[in-house]
Amino acid sequence: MSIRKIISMSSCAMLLTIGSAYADINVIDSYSYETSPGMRVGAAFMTIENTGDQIERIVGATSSVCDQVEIHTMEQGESGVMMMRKVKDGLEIKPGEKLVLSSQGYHLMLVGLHETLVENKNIDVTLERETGEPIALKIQVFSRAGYKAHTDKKETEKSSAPQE
Ligand SMILES: [Cu+2]
Repeated sequence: MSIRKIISMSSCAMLLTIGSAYADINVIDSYSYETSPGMRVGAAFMTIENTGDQIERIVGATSSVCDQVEIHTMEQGESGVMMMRKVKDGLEIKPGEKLVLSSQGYHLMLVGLHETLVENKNIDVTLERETGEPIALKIQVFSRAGYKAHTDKKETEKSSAPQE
């Protein structure tokens, strides 16, 4: 095995742990929340960055932990209450833009869970692109409090980094 091959393999492994980089598309800060036993739905969140010069469309997703993955958004219903709505046309990310999936907006709904999502476990989710290869992700499951602590820690790390 050539040195070059070893280097490219190890950098691949690194990318898998810190995020997933594909040609022109970058998924960062992906997370999911733990579920209670018997719960049939879960959710997954992430930030999808389009580093290319073409519009990217995520048209669907799959996961081995559930029957199907639906793309949802949050919308204000007639009564003024925020409700989830299924997105039919997928997610569009313009060149140079980032789309943040969160519990306040777009998210992936894991429908028909086969298993309880347990804190610190990684679940697989594959994003289907309209063009280009699918994006295979490993998404860490957090408790609600655990995710908060995780992001707070990241904020601290950022703010304690040397200022330029
Ligand atoms: Cu939903």
